[in-house]
Amino acid sequence: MKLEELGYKENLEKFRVEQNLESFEIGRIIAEHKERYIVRTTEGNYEAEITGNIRFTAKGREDFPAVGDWVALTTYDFDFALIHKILPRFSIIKRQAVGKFGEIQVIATNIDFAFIIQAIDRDFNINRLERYLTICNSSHVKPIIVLSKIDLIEEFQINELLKNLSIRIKNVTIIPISNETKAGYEKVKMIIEKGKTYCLLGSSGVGKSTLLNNLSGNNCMKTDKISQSTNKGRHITTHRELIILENGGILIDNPGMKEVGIADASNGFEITFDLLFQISQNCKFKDCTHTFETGCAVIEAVEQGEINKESYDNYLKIEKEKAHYESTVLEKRKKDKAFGKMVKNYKKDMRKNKY
Ligand SMILES: Nc1nc2c(ncn2[C@@H]2O[C@H](COP(=O)(O)OP(=O)(O)OP(=O)(O)O)[C@@H](O)[C@H]2O)c(=O)[nH]1
Ligand SMILES: [Mg+2]
Ligand SMILES: [Zn+2]
Repeated sequence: MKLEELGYKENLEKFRVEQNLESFEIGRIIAEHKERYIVRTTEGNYEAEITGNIRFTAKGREDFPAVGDWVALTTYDFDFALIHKILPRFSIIKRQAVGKFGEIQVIATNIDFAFIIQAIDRDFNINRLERYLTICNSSHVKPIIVLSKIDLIEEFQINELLKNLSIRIKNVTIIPISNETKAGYEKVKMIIEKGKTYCLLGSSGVGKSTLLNNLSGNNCMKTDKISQSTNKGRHITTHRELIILENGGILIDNPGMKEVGIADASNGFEITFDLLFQISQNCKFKDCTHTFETGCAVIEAVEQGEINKESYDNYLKIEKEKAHYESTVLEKRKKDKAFGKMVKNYKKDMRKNKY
């Protein structure tokens, strides 16, 4: 297999030459199991670990390899390798780590498109869709919404859902599908291009792995019947994995997500809530929070029905969370800096006293 077939791009080769990495092999991380990685190179798959240097210089989760990464590695034996460097990423999908406020979790890197999958049953939730969109928009990943399990409802109900969606979500391709009847599959296949990488995002049980298996024509990923009421929280897919389709498209399956915490939404937020941001240009105060101010163009637009009320409420909720996240990160950085200083002084003392 050629590197191009794994999604390798010209600028990566340029970087490799510039950085004198020519003595290393290049591969792409296709799976991760607790700091052990499976890397695919032109020669095959290797089980890999990172060098101590990567581990000790890492400032956070982002400095560790993730599925989708291109890495420079040295191979040993026929199946073991050591990862020396992570090549620059052109995109990175991340969210707030569940239960660890202020920390991030990297979902995948070097992604061109994300399929945001929601089932039309009780999983369907436009607020959550706006969260996924915000993550994609701030990651330079093009989002595509896939509504799955449409075999469970009537056509007029599908149209109703699409109509409700179109009020709040604009300029995003939406594809209703059924993994049972394969309705909508042609549209999905048309989007998947050779050498491009696609990430499957969504809650547990929406049919991500079923879609991937059907598209690839074999059962790479385990899928299962889950009883929504008794087995809540049980995930079928437990790790991320990259798979190459026959048509050359590269797909990354993910375990289902329960929470979609926004980690860094800088301009992704503005793209997702585009209308609101445009209207906010007319607010009287530059630092308007659009909650109580007189002369707030946003509040007025909500009252006039120009901005959807639920969308506005969701905006405020995410904005609050984002502000809280950012201040936590700032706080954490300050502490890390103080800790770094302490370690540095300690090392200095060690050298001085030659312990
Ligand atoms: N009726 C119907 N059932 C579906 C559809 N897609 C998936 N299912 C069923 O939903 C269940 C879960 O499917 P999976 O593909 O394992 O879901 P997943 O999104 O990969 O779940 P996690 O790996 O836990 O994140 C299986 O029993 C599937 O057969 C669909 O379009 N229609
Ligand atoms: Mg799965
Ligand atoms: Zn305002």
